[in-house]
Amino acid sequence: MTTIEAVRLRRILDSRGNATVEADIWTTTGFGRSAAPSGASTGTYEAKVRPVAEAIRDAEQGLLPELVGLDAADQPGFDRAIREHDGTPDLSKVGANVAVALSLANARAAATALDQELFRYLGGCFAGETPFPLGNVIGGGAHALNATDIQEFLVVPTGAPTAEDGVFANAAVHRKVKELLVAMGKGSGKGDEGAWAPAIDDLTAFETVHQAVVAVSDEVGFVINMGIDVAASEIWKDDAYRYKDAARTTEEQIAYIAELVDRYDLIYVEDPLHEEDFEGFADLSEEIGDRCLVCGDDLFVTNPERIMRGIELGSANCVLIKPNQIGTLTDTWEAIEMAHTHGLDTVMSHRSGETTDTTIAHLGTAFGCIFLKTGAVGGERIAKLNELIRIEEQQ
Ligand code: 2PG
Ligand code: MG
Repeated sequence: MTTIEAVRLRRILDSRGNATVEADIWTTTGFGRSAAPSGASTGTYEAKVRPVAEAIRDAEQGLLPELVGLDAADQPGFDRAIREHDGTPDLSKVGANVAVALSLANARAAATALDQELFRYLGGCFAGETPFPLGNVIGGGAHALNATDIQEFLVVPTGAPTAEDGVFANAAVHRKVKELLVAMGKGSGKGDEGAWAPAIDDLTAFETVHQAVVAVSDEVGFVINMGIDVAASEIWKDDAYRYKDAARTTEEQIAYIAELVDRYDLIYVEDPLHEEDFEGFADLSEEIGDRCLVCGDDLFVTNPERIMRGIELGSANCVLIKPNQIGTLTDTWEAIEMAHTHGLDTVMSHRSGETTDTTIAHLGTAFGCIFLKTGAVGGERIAKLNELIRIEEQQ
């Protein structure tokens, strides 16, 4: 038994300068710390975040004393205690920000009590391969003003011999993209996740990233692929996908995405349709699912019930996993297991508002996710990428 002796919550800064929750948990011989990230393009069906100060105050008075004395090594029991105290399906009483910080801090405390790295503790001695890093190099949407309509132009070094090589390849593409943008007179600042946020249209962004990927692939000698996160719920208004230069019906959107997949050899497309459109996702998957990962983020919100619906309808072949969308590690694991059992891939993901917490690098490795989506540069992003390099060293 790894008895929890003390639990503390505090308000800390996230990468957007907003308040978020950090949790510390002490056991007899262990200590764990984790912090909640936060989204900008959040899905309607995500677990509910509460304002930080009041959520912490309420937890101090109600939930935290109930956690002291529990066994940190019993993660399902710990997470059940949070859920039972909360009593709502979306964690709106405790707050998903408090819940996820506590849940992940508990796993970390249990791992250190055994003197183990988190990825090994969670994955057993057969902890999976490290995932490939998936990072955005140009972005707009809800993450940057006056930039592209598509939220994220992503790269993934699928040919990289090691995660370390992959991390550096993505950073090199990010650098190359800057060079190309500056040469076009379109040099820019960065969006919330460190991707360049130039005032260019989506097709120019595709061409630029494509050129950068070809150049860096040649330099490093392995394949780097492209992907996108359309974050389509953000542009779905009055029955159409509203781009600056076009409005597309569902059918037109499906045809447009399929055309982009073929033109730019995209191997990953996230949220190409809005969060209610399980059927549209299925139609697109039918068309491109043999050559591209069709990934649901706002569609699934890491929620096993919604993932099951997507499996039944053939909506996607990939699930984005964000622990704070569902609120506890146990639920996160259930979502991943359900996806894998039915032959879907999973991608472990950061949020646009992040801290230097490195937990998702461990989860992505322990749980056999194909990619770790966590940007390409920036302090809160490299914290996870550098942790991935350290994890790989220990495999
Ligand atoms: C997404 C994420 C992370 P946010 O849409 O996939 O890139 O953004 O955290 O704003 O939801
Ligand atoms: Mg997304």
